[in-house]
Amino acid sequence: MSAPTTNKKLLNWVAEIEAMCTPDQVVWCDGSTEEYDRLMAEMVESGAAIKLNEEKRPNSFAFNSDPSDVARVESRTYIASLKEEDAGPTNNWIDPVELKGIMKKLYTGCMKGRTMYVIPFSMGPIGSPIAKNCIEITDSPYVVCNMHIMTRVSPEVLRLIEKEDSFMPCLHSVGAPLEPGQKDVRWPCAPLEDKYIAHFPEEELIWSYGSGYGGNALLGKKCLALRIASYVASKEGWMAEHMLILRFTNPEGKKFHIAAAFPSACGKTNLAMLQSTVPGWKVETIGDDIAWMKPGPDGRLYAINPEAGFFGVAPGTSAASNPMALASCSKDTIYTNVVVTDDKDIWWEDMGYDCPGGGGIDWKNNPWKQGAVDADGNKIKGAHPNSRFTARAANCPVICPDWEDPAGVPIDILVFGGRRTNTMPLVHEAFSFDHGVYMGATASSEPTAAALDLGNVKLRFDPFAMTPFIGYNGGDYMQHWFDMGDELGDKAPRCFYVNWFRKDENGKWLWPGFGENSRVLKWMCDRVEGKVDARETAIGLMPIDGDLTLDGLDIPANDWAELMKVDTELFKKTVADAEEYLAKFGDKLPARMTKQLEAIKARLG
Ligand code: GTP
Ligand code: SPV
Ligand code: MN
Repeated sequence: MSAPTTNKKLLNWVAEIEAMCTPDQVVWCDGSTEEYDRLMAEMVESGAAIKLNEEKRPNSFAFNSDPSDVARVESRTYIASLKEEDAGPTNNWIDPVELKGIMKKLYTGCMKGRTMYVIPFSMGPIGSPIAKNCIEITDSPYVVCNMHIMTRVSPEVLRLIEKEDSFMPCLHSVGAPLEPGQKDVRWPCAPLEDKYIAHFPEEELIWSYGSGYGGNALLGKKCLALRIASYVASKEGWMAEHMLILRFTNPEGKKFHIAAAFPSACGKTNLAMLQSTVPGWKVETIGDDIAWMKPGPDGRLYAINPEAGFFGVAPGTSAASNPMALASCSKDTIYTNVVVTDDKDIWWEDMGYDCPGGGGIDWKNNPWKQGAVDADGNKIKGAHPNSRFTARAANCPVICPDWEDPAGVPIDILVFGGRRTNTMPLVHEAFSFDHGVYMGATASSEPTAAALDLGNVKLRFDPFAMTPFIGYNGGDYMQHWFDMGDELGDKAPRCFYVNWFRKDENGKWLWPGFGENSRVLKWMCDRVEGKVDARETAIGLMPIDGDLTLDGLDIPANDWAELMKVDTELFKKTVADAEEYLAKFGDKLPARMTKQLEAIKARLG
């Protein structure tokens, strides 16, 4: 196949990778439906993909990964900056020269027996001043099809690369060369100790080896749009954040734009598409995972969603919890690690109904019956807890008409949060932007299935939900937040902290969550408009009884008191833990962070 570009930089890079990886052939991708259909047909033919029931799941396919390759692997993820201190305490660092040496050995001959795909893609609307033109090279047709949905794959990107003579290079291999005559496995990947998800920030370069899953392999997402972009953004004066973006419109038609940072599997996709239970208020989705934000001509902070699809957590997605996500993945979807039923439908835990037919093939590719238990009497899950759907944003019924506006939307409200069964109240507001930065920086959460290797950690501090995604020193990253606040001045968004995940002593949720979270969002909007006062507590500003309406909800008074409680002793413990955590950043910890820490300690007494 002749190359569809004349750009020397790109041609040289592709030739260099081809020479190192020695694939059987090179295919330049064009993002067309024909290309998607052809690759899917090949994967169905080889047994890697299952074509789903066309009536029930139009144009949709299911994949099961290797049981060892089911999520991001943070222990194998590296920031290979020139200086170790530039990676900072939240990252694994290796010297870039050493890492390239190790990885070049792995890459040598790694695409033998496979096709090397060259994918031109844009993060952000093609040609937008905030968008980036990128190339991913991969030997995984599964990755190509996912990139078709998650990003904008198009030959137009090649034209822009020719014009600008620049692109962001991303190299990916599943790390499983095939000897002549060797039959491929369903989900090729390399053993854990050979997996590397490597970032070279100064070169704006990504090298990923050995995993085919999610953020390890779809390099536009966490690797580029967060790790590399956060580094670039700090140099260029903008922000790349792990945030959903939504528009919340009130009955008078006034639009509020909200960006919220929650750690992986802590509710971004759900909030982005929520069905408001507040009469007359409606949510429209702009993005569900990543926000690129830049001050606009009017001095406000404008956000775009650099992605084109949702790589959403499947389990728990139901008509009750997230009907819009369910609708988004009702067609044109790739499902990974869910149950495939006998009549080629799909199912996952907490989908809202029993598995049709009572069972099927589980995520490990074994026959499975709903309710089956293992030797210890524990229920065997049919879908992996980190099973995912890859769905087109355009198929979301509540996608915002302006979601592809290259100028972005002006952000009124920033929200931080995490999964805390105790301590953190339902909502509190920051006294100032600096206090908001403190809230973001000390956000904490209980680990989820979205990363493989967090072990038995009970609570993880996760600044801005970015711990695994800050591409440089986390202390410098916090300072960048303060600097952005200074630049935005009185046009800076208001900051809030939420926790949907409080439980009582019996493990029952105290807050109904999901659509009911709209009540909390409305309170935030009322605060922004100056419609309601707040009561001052040691940790921030909180709703005055009655302002956050509970009409129609059956929440016992005790539960509500618990949700609104600031337990001074528990908070002192959390602040002490935060102080210990922040000490990791050493002299990179901004002085303004220390000031905030001292202030909250004083307020708690
Ligand atoms: P990533 O894609 O990994 O970044 O995750 P995410 O932040 O988009 O999380 P998502 O919205 O997919 O939610 C993850 C899990 O949290 C799902 O099982 C949801 O059902 C659950 N969840 C989301 N919102 C709520 C809520 O308000 N209350 C409760 N109890 N659970 C929620
Ligand atoms: C996350 O883990 O935050 C995700 C899924 O959004 S992945 O793309 O695998 O990073
Ligand atoms: Mn995410």
